[in-house]
Amino acid sequence: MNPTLLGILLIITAALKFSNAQVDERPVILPAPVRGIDCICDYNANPCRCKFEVEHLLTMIYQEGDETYLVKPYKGKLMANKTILNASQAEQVITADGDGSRLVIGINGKFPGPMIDAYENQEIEITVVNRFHTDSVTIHFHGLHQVGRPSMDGVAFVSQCPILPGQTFVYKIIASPPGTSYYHAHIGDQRSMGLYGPFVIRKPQSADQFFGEIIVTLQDWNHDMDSETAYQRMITEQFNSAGNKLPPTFSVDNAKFSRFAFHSGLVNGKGRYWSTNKKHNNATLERFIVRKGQKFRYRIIGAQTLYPMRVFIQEQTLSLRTSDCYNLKPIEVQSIIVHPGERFDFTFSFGSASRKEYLLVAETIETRDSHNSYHAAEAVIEIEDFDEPRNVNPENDYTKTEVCSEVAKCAVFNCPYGSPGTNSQNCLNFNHVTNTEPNRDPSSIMSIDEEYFFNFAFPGRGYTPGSVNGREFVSPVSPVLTQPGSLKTKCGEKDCTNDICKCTYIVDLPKDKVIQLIFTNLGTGSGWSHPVHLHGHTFFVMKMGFGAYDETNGRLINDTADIMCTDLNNFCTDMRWTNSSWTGGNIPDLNNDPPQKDTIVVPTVTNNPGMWFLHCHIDLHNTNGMAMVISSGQGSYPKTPEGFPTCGNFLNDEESDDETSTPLPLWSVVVMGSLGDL
Ligand SMILES: [Cu+2]
Repeated sequence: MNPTLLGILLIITAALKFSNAQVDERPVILPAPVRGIDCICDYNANPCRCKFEVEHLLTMIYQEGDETYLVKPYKGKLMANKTILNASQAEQVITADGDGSRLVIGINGKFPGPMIDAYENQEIEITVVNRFHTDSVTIHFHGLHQVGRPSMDGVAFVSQCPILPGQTFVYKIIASPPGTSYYHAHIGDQRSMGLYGPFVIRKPQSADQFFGEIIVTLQDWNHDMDSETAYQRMITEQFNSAGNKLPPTFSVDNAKFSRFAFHSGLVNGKGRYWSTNKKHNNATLERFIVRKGQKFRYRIIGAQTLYPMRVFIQEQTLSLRTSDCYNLKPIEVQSIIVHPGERFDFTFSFGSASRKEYLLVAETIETRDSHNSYHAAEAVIEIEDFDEPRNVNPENDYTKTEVCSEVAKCAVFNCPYGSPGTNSQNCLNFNHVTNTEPNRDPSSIMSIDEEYFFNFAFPGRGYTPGSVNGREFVSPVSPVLTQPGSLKTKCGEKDCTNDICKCTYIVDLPKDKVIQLIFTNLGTGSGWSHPVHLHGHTFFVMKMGFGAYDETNGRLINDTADIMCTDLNNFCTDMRWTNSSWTGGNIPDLNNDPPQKDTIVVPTVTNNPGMWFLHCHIDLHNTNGMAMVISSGQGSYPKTPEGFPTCGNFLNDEESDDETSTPLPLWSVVVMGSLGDL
């Protein structure tokens, strides 16, 4: 083990000791947590115990006594039985976008799920009770690394068996690292129906406590589809009511968004449905009440199913502070693009205001001319001490965005492309920010031990399947972490060199090494961008590479010339640096103080033995096979808790038990047909 790495491990171990400092002051949190429903950990509780009852619920239903009423939106309020509901009645209604009564997933009666609010290094026991009638469930704590506890990572068939209807599973986790995280389902596409919630971890003594705090979870909402329908339409096609295929929409670089039609954007489960560019359904929006000069930390959580969203407050400038729990040297920006899985904190206060209500807006990054309605999540920020009556239904003519000009360009942080295609904006990305984490040690990863290329793309006949290095992920039938002997579908060493194949892609990485991962989106099947999330680890973003763009309209002209695909079909199952002198970490223009992330492009350190999922965080791409498993430090996985559930096939064949049965076929060869507009 090299000495620098040992240093890192010692720091982690020391940090696991729970401090006894007597501080338990939370800032004002908006929306206010509901004690008993949310999981608000008392500072002295160790462990902090919470219960999550997961169930299906319906939107736009109000019950009083024995009566049940269908609720309708009315001018920003809710109406049932021809009566406007008062605030406490309205609180009982799950609205989503107010369009009809639709099936969602709630926890403890709440949609999206309750908040978990804990202190750094506190142990938390979360008892998950599956109250579904037929579906199974697991919960992944996104942003937490489960150091030494890989079996608590919540990924179905990677780290645990699914929790079946009626069953209970207790997660015992350590609250680390401090910052903005969230939890979500990790089986199928349940996140798209609302199975997620914020997870905030506080440092016991931190300047944060003097801020107010605003929690913003973002979701892209389709009010017609449950998660299984969404998946089927993703792999087949979507049709509109006239029977025509719904065409893809595009971001400015010409990257596609397809097969999950956007109806509405939700902030904390609330939004309004814009059926056209001009008309919405007057549904209720989330409302945050602030005062002039009062500084808030906004915690933005990307819980979307598919669409990246650009977040801004009308006409304001934001101070970006963190990404994925890690401090950045603050920069002033006008908007931040949040991809599914990412979290960003910014601080902001209204120094002056010219009206009572401003909107916080999260527009999808689709160009407005690639679809026919307004694609945005909206929430209201009300300035309490601005002397005007409250407007419960503020309008948005969507011309009030950020204030930009050719002279004073707006900074857009985290563009997934190299050019905004307009003279009034300027794209910034992770090459433009530096890390200010106190314990960071960039020198520890400047010399790398091993290097891997992983290409995330759709190299099939058409828009599917999703794959990593040409391998469509086949979910095992038993968790690979805890029942490795049951795995029959593992990808072979050389199986997939020149054809796409279907198997369980597992890459073994040695323990305690510095690994450089190069994530790409190249070759046949590129054209959609993919937020890549790695479980159990963080990575330093050493460099983001872009292709060549037309500066006038932002379109991608050519892929990066830095990497060559060397396989026959251009699936990019096999890649290398174009300039061979870059091999082994010798890449020019690396960030000297690289920001730390858990969702993106990377070198990382294998210091957390276990089986860890690595996947596209677009729900539907992930379930369609754009995923793999990193086996980190095989042979030194921590012990699984006593009595951990097992599961698997029952073949009812006395001649062959599960261990010796004939392996299932590992791959299917795809015949290349017309590639359409791939
Ligand atoms: Cu993807």
